[in-house]
Amino acid sequence: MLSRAHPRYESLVLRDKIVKASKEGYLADSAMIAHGRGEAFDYLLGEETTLPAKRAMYVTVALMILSKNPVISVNGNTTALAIDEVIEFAKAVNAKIEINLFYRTDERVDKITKLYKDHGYPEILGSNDDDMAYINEIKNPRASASKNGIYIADTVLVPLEDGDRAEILSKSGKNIITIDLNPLSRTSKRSDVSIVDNVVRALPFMTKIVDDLKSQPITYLKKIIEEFDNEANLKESLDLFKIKGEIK
Ligand code: PTJ
Repeated sequence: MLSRAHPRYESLVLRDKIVKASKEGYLADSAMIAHGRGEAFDYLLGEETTLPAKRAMYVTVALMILSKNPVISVNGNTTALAIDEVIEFAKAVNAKIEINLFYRTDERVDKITKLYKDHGYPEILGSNDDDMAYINEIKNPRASASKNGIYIADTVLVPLEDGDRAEILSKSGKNIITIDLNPLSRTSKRSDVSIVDNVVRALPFMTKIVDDLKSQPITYLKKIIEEFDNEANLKESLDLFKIKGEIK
């Protein structure tokens, strides 16, 4: 039993979720390594949502609202850490959710499909009986996508993603948005909008701002998207690591 009084309580809760999910058999073998890397970056960031992350999230929500077919791609780690937050955000912006695994096995996909159903989201895409196609006609499991989801999407949010997938998607002409605590990752660099934040903070933050942005004129949403410079925003995120990493 974790004690709320522990100074690292929140972080331990996330570790616990990852350990539990690993035991349940739906995480990749390397999921804990990916989580540990994320933890280290988050620690250096002060475990806070930064201004550049918030800016990228406003752009993300604006893009999702204006898109015809927005899709959120989910893997094992995102499901373990934030399944309910993913579902809430998808519902708020009317996006579909698609399972897309780097280390895809039928067993993992079945377990994740069941979890989304158990959490009240039976319409999950990318399951084993879904109709799949290949993005950019690349015959590679990393390029497979649901014909009703990522394949026809105009905007794809890929939280906690690996570089290969982001690269294939970024060449597809879709708007690619990532949530990745590492501003130097291939994923962050290749995406159109990179949110340098923890998925567990970013998803609820975005759900919270949906109503406000939906009430704004379309011209305003287009303006914040047009004015956004991902490279400059990533540089700003990186600078914050240095500042927050100083020993006081
Ligand atoms: O479930 P699968 O088969 O799709 O596999 C998922 C993992 C995450 C194992 C796979 O995609 C992978 O190996 O990813 P990478 O290459 O380790 O990249 C994961 C990225 O997510 C790293 O840049 C981490 O810093 C970052 N990250 C880890 N935890 C979080 C995170 N970013 C945001 N929030 C987190 N909680």
